Amino acid sequence: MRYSRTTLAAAIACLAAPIAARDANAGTIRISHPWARETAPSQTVGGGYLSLTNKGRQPDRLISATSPAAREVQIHSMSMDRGVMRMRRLTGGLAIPAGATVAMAPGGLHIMFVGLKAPLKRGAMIPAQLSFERAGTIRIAFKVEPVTAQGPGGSHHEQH
Ligand SMILES: [Cu+2]
Repeated sequence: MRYSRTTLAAAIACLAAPIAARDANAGTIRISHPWARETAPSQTVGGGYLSLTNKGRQPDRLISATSPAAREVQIHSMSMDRGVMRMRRLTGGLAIPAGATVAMAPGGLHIMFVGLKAPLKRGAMIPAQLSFERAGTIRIAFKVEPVTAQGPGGSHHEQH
């Protein structure tokens, strides 16, 4: 082997840095603070959260998502139904009105990783692609936070 393990790890970290260090933009859609909850080894599904801002003059729609970390990635809503929390798959996608920010957070809208290939480990970055009706495809990475997290942890200042 020409490369030592540390060199390779450093190289991978460098490749991952640009995605991890800043929020994503594609055209008029801005994605901030994508994060996911860590999962137990027995869990086959996991939740991901982020905020979507539509800076354009036209409404847009998150129509689908994919990730190499899961068999399928769905867009879900969660609401109380007679005292019971229910999840519902948004098969028609998630509308983002012009000028609006749609926030996904625990207990509400979320990204659902279905058929996890491995547990989501704290500190890991989970790559994913989001597809929008107008803005096209945006590549992001979800940072895995502790299971107790209610929002993205740590500092999200831009790194220069
Ligand atoms: Cu769900």
